[in-house]
Amino acid sequence: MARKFFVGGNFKMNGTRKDLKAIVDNLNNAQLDPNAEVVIAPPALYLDFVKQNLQKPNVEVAAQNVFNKPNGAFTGEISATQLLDLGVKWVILGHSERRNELGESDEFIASKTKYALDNGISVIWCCGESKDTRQAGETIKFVENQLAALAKEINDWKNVVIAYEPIWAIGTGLVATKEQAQEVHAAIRSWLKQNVSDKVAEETRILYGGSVNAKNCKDLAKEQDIDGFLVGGASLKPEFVDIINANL
Ligand code: G2H
Repeated sequence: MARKFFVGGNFKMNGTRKDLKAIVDNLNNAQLDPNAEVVIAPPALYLDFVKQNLQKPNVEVAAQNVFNKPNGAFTGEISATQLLDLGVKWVILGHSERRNELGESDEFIASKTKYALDNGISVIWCCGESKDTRQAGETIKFVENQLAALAKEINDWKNVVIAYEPIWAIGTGLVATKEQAQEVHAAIRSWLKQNVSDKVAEETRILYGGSVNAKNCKDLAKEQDIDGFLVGGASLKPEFVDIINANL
């Protein structure tokens, strides 16, 4: 089965209602590749606002976080029930900004991923190495360890999309070469084949993230194991449409 091209827009902690309305209007008015699945992730405060303004039925909305417990006394957290109440069916988990700035461990991320999946929310699960790890030649081992922590918790990978985001490429303008990205994507697929199943390896989308823009997306998209992108900075700009349309 061919893997459907997937483009996520991770707005991170950016935007006001005015900015987000302009981004959504741009998507509403654009011709988007009908064969691309698109999911945009505004800050939690604006999930409902963005949903209300989106007029493209094939563009979904994602949260940037969800907690691993039901509603209760967890100040500042967001529950799966609340996301579903707004019709939000996707969440980004494991982003390196949350791993590094907020100290989220592999195990915590895996437990949030399991909780989201068990509650019917699909997950864009992120992994990726630091510059030091890459320079030490340990990229693949590092990413495999992140995958292993996830695989300990979950059995059903149907609603998981993996985003490989080398930390040294995030927001730096320093994109991985298509060869660097393809090498890690192929290693992730091979790990899934050996440790989960042939089917999961074949069907799971593996996105590349890290300074993707309208100029570099077409070449990256041609690589065999790159099934789409998780886009940060450029998802706030009109060029996001060109990235969605990378295969046209
Ligand atoms: C990587 C990416 C989106 P950017 O974090 O998740 O951000 O495209 O700004 O590097």
